Amino acid sequence: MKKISRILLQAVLMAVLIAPAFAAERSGNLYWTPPNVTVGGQKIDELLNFIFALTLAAFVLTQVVYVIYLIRYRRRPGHKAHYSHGNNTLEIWWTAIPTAIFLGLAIWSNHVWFELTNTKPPADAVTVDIVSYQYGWDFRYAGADGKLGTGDVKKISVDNKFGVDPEDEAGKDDFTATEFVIPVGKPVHVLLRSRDVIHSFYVPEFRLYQDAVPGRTIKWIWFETTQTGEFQLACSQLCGIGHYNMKAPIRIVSPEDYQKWYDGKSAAAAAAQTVAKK
Ligand SMILES: [Cu+2]
Repeated sequence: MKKISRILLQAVLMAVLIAPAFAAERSGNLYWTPPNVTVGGQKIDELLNFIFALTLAAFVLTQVVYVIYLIRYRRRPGHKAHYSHGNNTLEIWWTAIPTAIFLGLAIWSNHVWFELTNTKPPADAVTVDIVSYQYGWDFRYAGADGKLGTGDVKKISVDNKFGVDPEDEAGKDDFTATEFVIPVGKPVHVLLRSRDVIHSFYVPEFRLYQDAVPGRTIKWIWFETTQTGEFQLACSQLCGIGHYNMKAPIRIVSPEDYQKWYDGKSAAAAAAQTVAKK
């Protein structure tokens, strides 16, 4: 008995001492989800935390009952085994309660899902056209007129990465970027497209995961950030040999910094247009 407890103690000590060594290799939160920075993400986290607490409570409750019964009804001199044939009242309760819980969770999660994917983006949302390809991301913003030129997959070519219609006046002043820059606290609407195979727009800190499918424009993803910071957009759908390196920087900046960045990019695009015309 003494030997077993010593081995157990050593195992526990080793786990406690070694775990932080692994933790140091990771930059994020090792024991929980990465910090959330969107309004919609808060709703997902509430659901996740509730399910986790519920699971923990069910686990503790069943284990405590289990241990109590193990000790109380153990074999010992002077005690006879008792045969039980079940209890219908108990059966009904432990079927009804979990059923009600699962139904409640299904309604709650569907409600959250509907709110996040089936509500229209506000009219003042910043719209960004995101085109994924093997192996990277391109971003397109509306220029001075505030309108994105339509992008059509059929018009995509080597020189026309977004498939922009050359006849469309709204597209003339649009500009492109290789990083995803967005203003904090403002709704952002993303149009997700792919030039070749299925890729996935995945930002754990935004609690967003959506595939980009070739030939389609995914229009239902929009979100609002709650704090500034730098994150990474990494493709989350194994899309080929360079998949591991398919990423783009995300910068959430203050509205003032966003305006500065936007004005600079927009002016540069306008200047390039004038040069092209000459
Ligand atoms: Cu990919």
